[in-house]
Amino acid sequence: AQEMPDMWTTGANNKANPNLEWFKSAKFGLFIHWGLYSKLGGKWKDSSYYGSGEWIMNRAKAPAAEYAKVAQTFNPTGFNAEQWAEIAKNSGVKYLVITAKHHEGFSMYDSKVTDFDIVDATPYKKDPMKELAAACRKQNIQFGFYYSQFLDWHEPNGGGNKWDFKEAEKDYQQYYRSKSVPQLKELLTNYGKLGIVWFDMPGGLTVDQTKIMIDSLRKLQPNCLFSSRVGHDLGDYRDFGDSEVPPTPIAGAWESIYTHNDSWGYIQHDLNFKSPRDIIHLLSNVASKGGNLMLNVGPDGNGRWPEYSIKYLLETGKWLKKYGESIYGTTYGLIPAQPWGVTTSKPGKLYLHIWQQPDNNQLKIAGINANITSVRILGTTQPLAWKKIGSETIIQLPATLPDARNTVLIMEYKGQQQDLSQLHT
Ligand code: H79
Repeated sequence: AQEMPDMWTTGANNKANPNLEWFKSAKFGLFIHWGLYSKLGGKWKDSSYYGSGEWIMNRAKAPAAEYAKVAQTFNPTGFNAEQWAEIAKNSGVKYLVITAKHHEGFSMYDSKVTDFDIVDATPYKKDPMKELAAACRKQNIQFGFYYSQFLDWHEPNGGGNKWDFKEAEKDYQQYYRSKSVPQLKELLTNYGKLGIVWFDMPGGLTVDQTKIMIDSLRKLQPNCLFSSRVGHDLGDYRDFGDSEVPPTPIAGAWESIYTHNDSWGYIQHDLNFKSPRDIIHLLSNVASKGGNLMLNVGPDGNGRWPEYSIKYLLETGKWLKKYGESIYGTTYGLIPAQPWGVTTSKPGKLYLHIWQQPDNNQLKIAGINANITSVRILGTTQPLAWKKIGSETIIQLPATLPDARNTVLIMEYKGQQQDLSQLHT
């Protein structure tokens, strides 16, 4: 029988690529889903939908011509690029990826390829992406576009819409030639230096065709990273499934993507936001496996972020101001996840992320065989006492930790710490 490939092996991300350096040390990114679906907010006619608000056209099987009319009243006057970039900055994210076109087919930027775009089809008439790209650059945040290269429910030849258009009559090549590739070229030409093009849901192209497409795009911006969902393992770094973290560390450059509530696109009746504690744990957990977390926010049709997204992201930013050393520029922890939390590392340093206060304030760590030189709470100078009992290292913690959600200890050591993490290469 043919052996199944291990789903957690690295694939695309193993290639040496100097452009990956910023990405690997960034650790925290912001994903933004914004489109016509943001105005619908999970409601189409008399039905409400929960989750995946950006899929509403498909879920309601809304006719393309009728759905397109949403653009006529799409007027996000509350959009403020400077404010978005400032919140992003203060949240501690190092990169931002926003939907230029999602599966609905609507272009959220000024496109000459189609009139179904924010400048030509809405009363807003401006290009928000121009301002956002500039604002992010000003804040020193890497800027990138999400682009759905195959699915397009607005176009007869685009992937996915079988309720308006006959599949047998679709010409996917024609779709790539007439819309996808020209639009990707616009995005890579008109918005300055992009950090990432975040492809999603590949389809309709062979390996060779995908290579040709990628080569033609790379010429425009050789340093721009392409996400793995460009297809055929041709991306620069690996993305796992939506809302998925690998069980053990993975070598190379990769990213986990999560929603803040239960949807990518704005849903008016979804208040299930991850708390600051949830976000911080998610971030330190992903970092402990060696990856980046890109967390999604869904602004509404007015251009405003959910109040709780702003609040909780800024709270995460405050935590990062204090404990960022244990996240940015780190790699996976050298010991497996512990009952009390997770670890990240830098050469000679192990960061212990305490999620749960241990019994008797004694932090028991299995697997430390390096020569410890000091242990302290990050951000303090007071050394903590530790002892070794058998293979266990026990650190005496204060009764109250400075941050009940995730206090970080820094353990410095000399010599080698064995890698016991079950790293996948
Ligand atoms: O942009 C977000 C998703 O819309 C997109 N990827 C992330 C980043 C994505 N496209 N396709 N998929 C994810 C997988 C499709 C999942 C589906 Fe469903 C399950 C389609 C129909 C059932 C989720 C649940 C979407 C609609 C209902």
